[in-house]
Amino acid sequence: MHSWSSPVVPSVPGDGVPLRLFDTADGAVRDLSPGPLVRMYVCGITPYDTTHLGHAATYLTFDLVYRQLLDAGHAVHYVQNTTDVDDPLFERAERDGVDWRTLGDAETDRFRADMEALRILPPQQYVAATETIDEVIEMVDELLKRGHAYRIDPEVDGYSDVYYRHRATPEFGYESGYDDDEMAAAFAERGGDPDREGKEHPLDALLWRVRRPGEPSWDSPWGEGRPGWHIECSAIARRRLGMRFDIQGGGSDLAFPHHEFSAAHAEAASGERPFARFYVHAAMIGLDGVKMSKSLGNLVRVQTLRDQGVDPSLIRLGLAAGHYRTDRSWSVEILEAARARYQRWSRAIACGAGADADAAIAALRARMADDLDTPGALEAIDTWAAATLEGDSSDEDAGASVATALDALLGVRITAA
Ligand code: 5CA
Ligand code: ZN
Repeated sequence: MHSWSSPVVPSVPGDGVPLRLFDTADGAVRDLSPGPLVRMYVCGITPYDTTHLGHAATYLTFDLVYRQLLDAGHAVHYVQNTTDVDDPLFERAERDGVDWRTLGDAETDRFRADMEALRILPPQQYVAATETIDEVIEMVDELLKRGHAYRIDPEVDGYSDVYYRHRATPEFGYESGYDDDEMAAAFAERGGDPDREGKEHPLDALLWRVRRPGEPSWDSPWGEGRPGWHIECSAIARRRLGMRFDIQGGGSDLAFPHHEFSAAHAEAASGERPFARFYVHAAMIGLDGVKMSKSLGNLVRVQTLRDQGVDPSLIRLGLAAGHYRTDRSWSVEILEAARARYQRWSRAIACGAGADADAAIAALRARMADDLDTPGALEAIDTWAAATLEGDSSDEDAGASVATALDALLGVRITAA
């Protein structure tokens, strides 16, 4: 599937700073210490009702990771999926009386347009689940052959679905760190089927669902059917990035069961571990304190803000005003604070000469490299802008230098006021 077009990322004079990130599996901020090529997989959208500000915040987080890595001299191999075969998508298509493929394509197009408007760096490989059915089949086959998966007895209800034995790897649970009770609750809440009759254990995860009447399906050794959710990302990432790739990313709602099982499937199938070196999760964006979600419908869409003439740089600044690991709500006040900040920066940049740009850029880099401390990064530029607006003109080219750094490192393009 085609990706979206990339914004130009200018290079910033001076040296980038090695990135430190919080790894969910470790529960700590660590040096990423990657090789020259960083391999990153980020879980993409299920294409209906996109793009809300929660999605935007998650993809902004990994865009910022990408930008700091480029600045530190790395190349990045970035893969993202779309979950274009899944129950919620079918349900929405049925509700609206449209074909699920038409809905998925239209929503993926909207998402691409929003990502471009937000100047989010695109993955080089943007992969739809429907494009990778053969890869999933191959991996389910491996899991069955290794004894890590089983089929439901057809006597139960006639559907001999394939399930993954959740304890197939002894390390299961290492990614989220959840205990049994937390796993049970999250599994039930986030797409699992603990009550499916015929499973060996409620936490066993669906790998291949045999076709039910009216459902889309593909041929397989286990009859017509379709993939489960976790195996999709597991297969797509493993095939393109190999094991022990650098960053598995997504929103914090994916820490369990999705990322736990994606990792476990690949580790069980390959006999190698870990799946990813870092599991990185963006916190949830809410509206009035409630998580923004397609199923609740409490959405602020990027498209709506764009239609209102809101500059996408303000969306970036508004989201970046909070730390990516802090759950936070979107509000009109946040948007207005972003606008005021943008205008101050813009007036300062228009001065041309200003306060020492090298010091401001060094502070910006240091804050961003420290687990994407965007509030600290924005403050560093606020300090520079305040000094400049108070008349410090000791650095002749300060305005242009700071503008370039903001474009490259924060993806925010400031036009001089
Ligand atoms: N297709 C799956 C991942 S394989 C999925 O979760 N799709 S999604 O459309 O529901 O979400 C897309 C991405 O946005 C995921 O990384 C998810 O964790 C993230 N996300 C969803 N809601 C929010 C929110 N309110 N705040 C922040 N991120 C969110
Ligand atoms: Zn995923």
